[in-house]
Amino acid sequence: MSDPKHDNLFANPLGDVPGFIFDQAVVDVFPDMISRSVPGYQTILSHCGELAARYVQSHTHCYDLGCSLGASTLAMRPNIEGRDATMIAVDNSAAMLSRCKTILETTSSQVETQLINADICDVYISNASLVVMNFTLQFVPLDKRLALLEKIYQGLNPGSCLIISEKLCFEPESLNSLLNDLHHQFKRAQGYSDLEISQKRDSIENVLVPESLDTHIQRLRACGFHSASPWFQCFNFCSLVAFK
Ligand code: GEK
Repeated sequence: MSDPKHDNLFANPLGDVPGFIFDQAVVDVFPDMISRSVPGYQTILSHCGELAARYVQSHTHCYDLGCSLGASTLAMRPNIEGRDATMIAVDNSAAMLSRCKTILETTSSQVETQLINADICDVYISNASLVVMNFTLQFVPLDKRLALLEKIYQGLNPGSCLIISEKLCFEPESLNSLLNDLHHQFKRAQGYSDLEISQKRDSIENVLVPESLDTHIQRLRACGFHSASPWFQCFNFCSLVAFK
């Protein structure tokens, strides 16, 4: 595996900023990009490990939907050794999944791990004791989100748990602006310039479509989940847990 590079994809003026895609250029800088862009990312990952230790049951499946380079899988695997559980990591970017495979192969684990290059909307979910979807639902078209969550609910065993981490939007607009500003301030503190921040924002608009916390919770309840609640929030980034 090559060393993760510094993210400078948006450092120079791009003119017409292209829509964001998870291609090889993004793969090459992804660990740096996500850790300097998502406040609380490492905290969320390490607590996914903790939640896996609590909820993953023997002879069941643990899903990492939108696995990118496998950071959530890597956080969870050490905590479920010896349970005869199978990790199933899914991503629809071939470039991401190929790098993910290399990373996972260089990390020793006894946990059976399957990598699937597919749209998470098309993957069969079964016998799951934990489903983790970290910062991925926000990229799924709005009209496919309910069906995806219903499918996840059907695939979870009773008493099992779903973790969803997302960027949120807020009402009224004044609150939304404040939380966006605080996020941009976080990115500046991580070394991103104003140009990088604004070009990334243009690139991701209409690709990453955030929803409100209320929308997430009401949809989870409509699918049958109970006790759906945020367990972590930093500015406009949140992680929710929901139980079947
Ligand atoms: C982490 N969870 O490091 N089907 C499958 N994969 C998808 C889909 C889809 N419909 N849409 C997007 N993706 C990771 C971080 S990144 C978040 C997740 C971010 C994939 C996409 O290819 C990318 O790898 C991932 O979801 C989103 O904990 O970049 O902000």
